[in-house]
Amino acid sequence: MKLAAPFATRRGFLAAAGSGAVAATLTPAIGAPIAAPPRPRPSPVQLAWQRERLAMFVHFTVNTFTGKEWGDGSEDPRIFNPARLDARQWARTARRNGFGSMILTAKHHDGFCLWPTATTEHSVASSPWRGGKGDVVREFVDACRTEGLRPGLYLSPWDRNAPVYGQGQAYNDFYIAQLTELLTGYGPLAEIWLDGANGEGPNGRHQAYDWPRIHATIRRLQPNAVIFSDSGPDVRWIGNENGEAGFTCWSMVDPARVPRPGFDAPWVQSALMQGDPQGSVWRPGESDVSIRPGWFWHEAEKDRVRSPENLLDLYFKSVGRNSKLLLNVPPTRDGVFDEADVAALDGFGAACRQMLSHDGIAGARVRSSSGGTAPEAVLRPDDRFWNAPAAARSGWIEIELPAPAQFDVLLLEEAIEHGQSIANHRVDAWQGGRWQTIWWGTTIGNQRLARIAPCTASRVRVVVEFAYDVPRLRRLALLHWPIPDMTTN
Ligand code: FUL
Repeated sequence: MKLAAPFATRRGFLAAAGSGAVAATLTPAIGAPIAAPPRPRPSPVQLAWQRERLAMFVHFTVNTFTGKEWGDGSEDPRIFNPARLDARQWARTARRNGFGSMILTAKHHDGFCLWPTATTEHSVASSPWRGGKGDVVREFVDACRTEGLRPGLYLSPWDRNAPVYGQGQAYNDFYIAQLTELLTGYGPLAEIWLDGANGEGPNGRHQAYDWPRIHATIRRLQPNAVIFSDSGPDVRWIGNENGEAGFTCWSMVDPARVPRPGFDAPWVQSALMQGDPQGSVWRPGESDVSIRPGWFWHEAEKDRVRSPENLLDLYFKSVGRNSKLLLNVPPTRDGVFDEADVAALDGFGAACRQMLSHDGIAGARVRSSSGGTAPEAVLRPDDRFWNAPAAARSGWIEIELPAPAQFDVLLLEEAIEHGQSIANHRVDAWQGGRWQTIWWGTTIGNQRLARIAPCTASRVRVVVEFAYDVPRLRRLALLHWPIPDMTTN
């Protein structure tokens, strides 16, 4: 069949098919698998973790003073001497820009411990900082709590200093002893970040990490902390260090595809970036990335700090794709965040607040496909949500505004406390007497942010063509991109 313009593309045809004054008609997807509920859902701890949206990473150790990214374990502890370490400045910067938690490298691969551990002399206790009486972990957790942030810790299993590394049980005991000090000495922790790197130790030997024992120790001593690694068990790595989730990003995974931290296979990156709509476990993705090229502060990178625009773009590619952004901000040799990083974060924080403070839907009337709950819930930024009837696997909501609104950003949220089920969606605006599709997306999850061409309309609808379970929409907002003249999307 030859299609006349403006329907000459498949997309134009589909949009036209949904046009007309009546709302979208929906037919069930042909042959689409409909797994029997219940589908995986987040635990309360995982839900709180993801709703927080932003966490800050703090990479700090002897590398800050040597200029290296990976220390080799031979560093002299006496080089660690930050002149004016101020963890409160880190925490204040994070808090005022919308971050909910902060994760410190208590030990990186070089093995230097930022707390006065009893397990090794390779720690702050052997440094001149605070006369050898200092404890960066203590100052960090105290600062977090004072500012209302939840502290988390990174304890690298790979240790290039410990003589017992590579000696099987001996190193596993050593690691568990370090972990136990951190888990018992510093109050409640939000997240334990387990890096998968597994290189050679000082004797050129490899170590087989005892993951079951590590996980069991964390569960026993900090039952409310989420455990991060490539493969979870609570939250997964997003598969790259660019801070970028897949355009389609499910919070569920098939654990067999990435069975352990550090597992490497051709499919790992895409499996982690995208997750799996039929995955058997809830394991949302964390997108880690640094505000500078390196994870640690380097003099040479002082002019290479990400701009507020770039950070906002990262936010769209992580938080706006059903992930969480873990943004690294490395303290300088003085032990404070660099002015350039603080300025970028303040610009980003202001832009985010501005974008999210106007939802563009005040006074809207809402209707929905038949049955289900009251669709007005999507207008309110709270936990209420609209759901289609129990047997439905598709549905739509439509809002009608008292006057045309202008917007160029869409925000959508699923009620993920009941699982993530929406497989695809589109957004239409009533323009020129018919529905025009202004956005096509796949899954939504905790949040979907989409930057679209500027649009003016008083009627907008969200159509879910297929969901693996009842479609449940928690929120819709029509927003403005807050920074002019940005080209990336
Ligand atoms: C990686 C490490 O090797 C990097 O140094 C950094 O800590 C990053 C967050 O994780 O695996």
